[in-house]
Amino acid sequence: MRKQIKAILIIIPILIAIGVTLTFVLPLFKQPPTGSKGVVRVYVNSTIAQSISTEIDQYEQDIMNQGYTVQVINWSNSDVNVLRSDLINASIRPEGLEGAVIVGDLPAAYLQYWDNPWSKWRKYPCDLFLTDLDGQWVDNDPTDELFDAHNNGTGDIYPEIWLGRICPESLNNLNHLTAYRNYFTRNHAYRTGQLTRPHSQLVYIDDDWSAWTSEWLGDMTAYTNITCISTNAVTTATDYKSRLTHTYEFVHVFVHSWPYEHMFGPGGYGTEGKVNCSDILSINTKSLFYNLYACSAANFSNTNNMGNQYLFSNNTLAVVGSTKEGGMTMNSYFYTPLSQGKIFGEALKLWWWNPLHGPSDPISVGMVLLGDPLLTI
Ligand SMILES: [Ca+2]
Ligand SMILES: [Ca+2]
Ligand SMILES: [Ca+2]
Repeated sequence: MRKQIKAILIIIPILIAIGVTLTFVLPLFKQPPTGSKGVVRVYVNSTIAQSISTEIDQYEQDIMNQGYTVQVINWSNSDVNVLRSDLINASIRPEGLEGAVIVGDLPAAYLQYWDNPWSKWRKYPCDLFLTDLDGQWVDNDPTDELFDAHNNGTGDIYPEIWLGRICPESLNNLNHLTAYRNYFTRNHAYRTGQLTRPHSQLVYIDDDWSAWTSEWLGDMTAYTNITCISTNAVTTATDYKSRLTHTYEFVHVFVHSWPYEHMFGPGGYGTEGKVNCSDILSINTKSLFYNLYACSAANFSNTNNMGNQYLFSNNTLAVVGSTKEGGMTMNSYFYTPLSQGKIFGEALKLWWWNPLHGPSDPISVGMVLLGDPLLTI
C-alpha cells in the first residue's frame, strides 16, 4: 500500500511536468498558416533584380499573405534546360513545388510547326516544357535549338506545376522599368481591393467562330454577367476597340491574328479592320484579364506581341493565349476552377489535364499564361 502511494506521488508530478512541457512544445510542431499552400519559386532576371527590388519585396509579401512559402531567386543562366532542372530539383524536395513566376527576360524552350496555308515552318516558345517536369522532351538535332518530340518519359506529358511570365522586354514601344513598376503596383492594388471591376465578361466572337456561339457560351462558366457580341457584321476592329474601354473584368476574344495584330472578318484578311499593338498601347483598356483565342498573339518571343501589349497596358493583370496557331478550346475546364476561387496558374494547369484535348493536341500546345499566375477573379 505505502509502495503504491509512493509510486503515485512520483508519477503525478511527472505527468504534470509532461503536460506542462507538451502545452508549450506541441504548438511548435503545428503547421503554421504561412506556407501551408506549398512552395512558389519566383525567378527574377539578375539584371533587373536591383531596379525592381521594392516591387519584388512587396510581391513576395503578397504571395506569403496568400499562404504560400516563397523562394525568390535571382537568375542569370540563359539555358532553358538548366532552368527546368532547377524546377525539377525543387519539385522533388519534401516540401514540393506548386509553381513558378518568371520575372524578366529568362529562357524558354522552342518548338516548330508547319504552317499549311503559308507553306513554312514557324517556331514558337512552349512553356509546357517548364511545367511538365516528369515527361521527356526529345531534341534529335540540338543544333537547331528546337525540341522535336514530347513523350511520357518517367511520368506523363501533363504539367505538374504552373507558371506565369511577367516580362515587357519584347515591347519596344514603352519603358521597361516603368512597365514592371506599374504592373506590380496595380497587382498589389488588385490584391488589396483598390483595383476592382464589376464581375463581368465580354465574349467577342468574330465571323469564323460565330456559328458556334451557343457552344462557346456554354463553356464560359466563370461569369453570369456576360456580354456576348457575335453578329458577324457587328464584330469589327472599330467596335472591338471601343469595347476595350468598357469596364468588363474579363475579355475573351475569338479573332484571326498574327503575333502583333488581330484581323477582323472571315478568313484572316482583315476585311473588317485590324487592331495592332500600337492600338492596344494607345487605347485606355479597362479590363483586368484576357483570354486570346487568337493564333500566335501570345507569342512572347515576338517583338510587340499582342499578349504582352495587353498585359502591360493600363489595368491588365493576366493574359492567356497561344504562342502558335491555336488557342483554348473546352474553356469550362479553365473557367470552372477560376469560378471556384482557384488561381490562374492552377486553372490553366487543370485545363491541360482535360482528357479530351491537352498536351498532345497541336491546338493546345502553345498555351501560355502571361502575368501573375497567383491571382484569382
Ligand atoms: Ca532539334
Ligand atoms: Ca508530367
Ligand atoms: Ca465580324
